[in-house]
Amino acid sequence: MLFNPAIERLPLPQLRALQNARLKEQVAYAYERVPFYRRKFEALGVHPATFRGLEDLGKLGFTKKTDFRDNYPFGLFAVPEHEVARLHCSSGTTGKATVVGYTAHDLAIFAEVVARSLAAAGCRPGMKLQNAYGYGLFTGGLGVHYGAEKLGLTVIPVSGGSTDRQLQLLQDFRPEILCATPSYAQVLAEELKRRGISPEALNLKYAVLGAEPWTDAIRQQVEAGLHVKATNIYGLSEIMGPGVSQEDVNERGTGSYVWEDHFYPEIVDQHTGELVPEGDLGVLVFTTLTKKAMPILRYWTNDITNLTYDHSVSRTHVKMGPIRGRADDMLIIRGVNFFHTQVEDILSGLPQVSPYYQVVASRRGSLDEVEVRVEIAEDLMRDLGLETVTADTIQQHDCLRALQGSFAKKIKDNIGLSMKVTLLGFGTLPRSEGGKLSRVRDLRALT
Ligand code: ADP
Ligand code: K
Repeated sequence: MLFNPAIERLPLPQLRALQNARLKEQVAYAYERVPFYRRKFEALGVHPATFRGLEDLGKLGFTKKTDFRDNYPFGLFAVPEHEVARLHCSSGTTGKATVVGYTAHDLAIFAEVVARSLAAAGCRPGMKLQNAYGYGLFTGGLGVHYGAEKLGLTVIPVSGGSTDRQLQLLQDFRPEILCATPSYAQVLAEELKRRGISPEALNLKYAVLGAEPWTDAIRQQVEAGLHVKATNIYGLSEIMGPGVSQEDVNERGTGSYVWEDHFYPEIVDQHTGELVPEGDLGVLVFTTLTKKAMPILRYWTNDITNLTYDHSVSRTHVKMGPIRGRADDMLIIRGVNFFHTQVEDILSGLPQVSPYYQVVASRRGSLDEVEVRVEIAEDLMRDLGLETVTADTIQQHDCLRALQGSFAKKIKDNIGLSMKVTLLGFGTLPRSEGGKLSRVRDLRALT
């Protein structure tokens, strides 16, 4: 189902014309109202009177996370404070939280893009949605909430965490839809299994997962464990919140539609800042086209992905691939660029291990070392009669030693780096408590 077919199927020439007109307006608006942008444009020799639209976009430079911090809390706002209807903060995964504001008009658009996203995910008016995104300053909870209401869903605003209550509500209220971080959906799937509750006892059909990078390995686990079709929702507070892009439930694995009539995406080279050829990986950059409280021009998201047009599908808007990681959490190990999701891709092919893992980078002398810590699958633990796992346990079981060896070899063959593989007992690595889970520990600055 398309929530707004006229826009979602707008032919590309018309979409470009719309973006072009909106961009010119947004640039003039930012120049008039935000001193930060006026100064920046003056330094760059840009003036709204001569700015030609999309073809001149590259002249605007970039807006970075540090610009939010330097203008903390309200310096980037384009409206007087009394016109700001709501404030949110980014979750501050990297450093001090950034503050964002919305007018009533911005909030209406926020709800519209989330409604589009949920419709693309399979949700239909009349269904119930259990919203396990955190409510509060984080954009996830309220963002999904109002979009779901706009689509005509019944919202169960449970927020993140409280796994007992989540499972109770899934059984008692029988929602068709779960919204959560992928790592928390994993926890719910695992808890269900542990308690011997069959996913058929629930009424779930769809899971809408986002806020952190995830891969097909997690999709498979969540889809099997909760009996759902799981799609990706992406967003960031600096631009809006969740619902900047969304995967269609019938096109899973082919990328997430960016709602381009409001958020103009570019992919640039991480080092040069130049546009990369279509389909190539680089840093995702967004320009808001309709924001009133806080217009943001060419925001450097630090997220690494690519953009592709797929002309055979249900919408004209561009698709972005999965986020491979952040430019700043990309590990460079002995000169090799590496994302932890590459390890996850390999794990998905190994039934003997659980989908939980941790990548630990450290330094011995001047040499980078990487340890991949992964849990032995619950079923295999049971088959081997193991309660706990130590280094000795591995030595005593040929099959575990072989597993460790084959995993290390796969990593070496696929990623080109030798890593130490450590097998741990099932359940020993941290689980999500409702929010984001960090799977990388970079200790190199400390060692
Ligand atoms: P923070 O930058 O502090 O995490 P936000 O709460 O605004 O602040 O989170 C936005 C970021 O979360 C994005 O830039 C991206 O790194 C990550 N993110 C959000 N949705 C997804 C998703 N579906 N897949 C991968 N990463 C995501
Ligand atoms: K996030």
